[in-house]
Amino acid sequence: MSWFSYLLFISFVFYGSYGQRENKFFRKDYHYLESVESFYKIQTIPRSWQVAKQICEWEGATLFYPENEVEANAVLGYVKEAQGYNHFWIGISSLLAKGVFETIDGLSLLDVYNKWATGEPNDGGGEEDCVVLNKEGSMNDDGCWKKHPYICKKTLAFLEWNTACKMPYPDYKYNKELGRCYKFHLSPKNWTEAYTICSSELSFLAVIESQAEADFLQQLTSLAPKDNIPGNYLRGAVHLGYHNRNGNGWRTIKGTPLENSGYSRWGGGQPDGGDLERCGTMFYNGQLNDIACDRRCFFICENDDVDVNNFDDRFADIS
Ligand SMILES: [Ca+2]
Ligand SMILES: [Ca+2]
Ligand SMILES: [Ca+2]
Repeated sequence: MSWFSYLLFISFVFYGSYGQRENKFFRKDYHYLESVESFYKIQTIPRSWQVAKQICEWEGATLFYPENEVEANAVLGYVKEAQGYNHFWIGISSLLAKGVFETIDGLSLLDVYNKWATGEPNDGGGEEDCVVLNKEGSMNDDGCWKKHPYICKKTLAFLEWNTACKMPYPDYKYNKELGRCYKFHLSPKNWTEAYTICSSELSFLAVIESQAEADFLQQLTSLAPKDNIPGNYLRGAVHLGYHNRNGNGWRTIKGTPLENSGYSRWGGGQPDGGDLERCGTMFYNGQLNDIACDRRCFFICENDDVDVNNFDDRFADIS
């Protein structure tokens, strides 16, 4: 090959493997700070400490804590510039052993940024096991159930890019015929949690819109290594993005009546749950089944690169 096509080849390979790290892009809702080579997102909806930690993980990130003074200053600088919050949950708690504060990845406070406010930690009321950082850079232990804003962090070095799906989640599988990406989630959740997790991955609970898509999801399900996963959940069905939560008939989460969605093939005798089963699933054989919304099962997320913010978000609330 000519040196030019060789160069093209090299840059393609290089781009495919490292391109997104070179571009320093994770998600558009995360802000990159060059001095610490990491991405940060200020989460403005206050949450309990555990939910904050969970939401960061669902986004493929972690609950931020400052590793050192440099990072504390960089992030607090960004926070001040961005908006005026007074304090944030950080990824430090003494939930495992009272009084022993550790980071979410098990580091001792001796190894990370560690600047307590005067008189803190004081374990007020005997029930302060989670840590907030105030905008002046000092820490305080507080009740974990309290709701505070928080910051999620993604380190550039840990960024993985799914080139086919143009997203930072490697587990999504690209289907060329459908022009979409899907992920079979192997951790059983109820319908609302499944909805929220898909949304956290910039995707949505999968909506079947053709027989070809049904066939593919059925195949994806049959290939998923799901058979030996323990736990109390419904086997034989996976959550999908349709429901009758309002009792006004079955609709997809995009708002389309199910019968106009391109696929509405119910399993034999389904739907059979009436008021008790208002959420949508697919049997492993590809046919549809209504289910109680609080039943846990596997689920499939779909990404078609559309603006998922336009979807009906009323059911995504977790507190
Ligand atoms: Ca305190
Ligand atoms: Ca679809
Ligand atoms: Ca049913």
